[in-house]
Amino acid sequence: RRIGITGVPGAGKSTSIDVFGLHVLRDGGKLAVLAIDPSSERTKGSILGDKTRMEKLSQHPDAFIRPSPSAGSLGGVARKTRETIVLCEAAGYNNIFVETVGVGQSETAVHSMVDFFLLIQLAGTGDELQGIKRGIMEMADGIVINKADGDNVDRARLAQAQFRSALHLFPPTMSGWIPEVLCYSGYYDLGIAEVWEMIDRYFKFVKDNGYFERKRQEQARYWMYETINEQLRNHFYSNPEVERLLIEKENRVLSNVQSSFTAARDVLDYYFTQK
Ligand SMILES: Nc1nc2c(ncn2[C@@H]2O[C@H](COP(=O)(O)OP(=O)(O)OP(=O)(O)O)[C@@H](O)[C@H]2O)c(=O)[nH]1
Ligand SMILES: [Mg+2]
Repeated sequence: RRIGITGVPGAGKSTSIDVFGLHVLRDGGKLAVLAIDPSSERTKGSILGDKTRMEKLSQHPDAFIRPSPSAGSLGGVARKTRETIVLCEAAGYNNIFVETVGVGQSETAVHSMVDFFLLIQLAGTGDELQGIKRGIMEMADGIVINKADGDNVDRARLAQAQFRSALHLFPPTMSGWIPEVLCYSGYYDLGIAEVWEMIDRYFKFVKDNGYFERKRQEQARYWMYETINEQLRNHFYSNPEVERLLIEKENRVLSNVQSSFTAARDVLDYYFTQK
């Protein structure tokens, strides 16, 4: 099972992954936790921070936590994460969590490599729905409201109702699954079993209707082309003569001496006819 977990910084991803991880490992098997955001893009998701937030899981013999890559473009990191999923599965890791901070393009990349996309939200000031990017909500198979504990429980329930009604406004999902909204507390270990029952229901649903297999195939094809595209782009842009030509042509375009299209054609002509 490949599960994407997203949420803004401070939503409680690391704390939750610790308890979610222990929960899935109760049934045996192995779990790999991968992160997709290069750590420079993360506010405080340092390796040290993650290890202390995932205290129990980081000591579990059947869990592997891969530190966030410290550098690299999102595209490159995403491709390597996708490759790491395949590698971990070959090594017997039957549960994969891919974590991402839900504040950029990274959630789209994660969505293209997981079976289930879990969005962690917080109850806020009452107008939280305003700030939520529609795109992320549309990708979510489950929305879970964290920190439903202490005097935050009522606000979490209110947010749950708001999310449920907001979801009605979205077009039906490709899988036919209706995303669910639940409350839980990662820190106090409340409602974790219910979150996992939802995920179990999802997997049964998409395996029965064939969507699981179809989506995996689409993802496999996507990553084949994505890898080709990335390599082609790198090969082109790292050619020294192309680099030189690009600067020259860019200047000509900027000073209106040449059109964008003929400039592009000149560079491509050079690239395709060299050697
Ligand atoms: N009350 C309460 N606090 C929580 C809960 N889960 C996490 N927190 C606290 O919220 C803060 C952020 O939690 P993290 O797990 O580090 O959040 P994160 O999403 O991994 O954050 P980044 O790694 O910065 O993206 C910490 O101080 C946690 O102790 C919860 O269920 N209830
Ligand atoms: Mg974290």
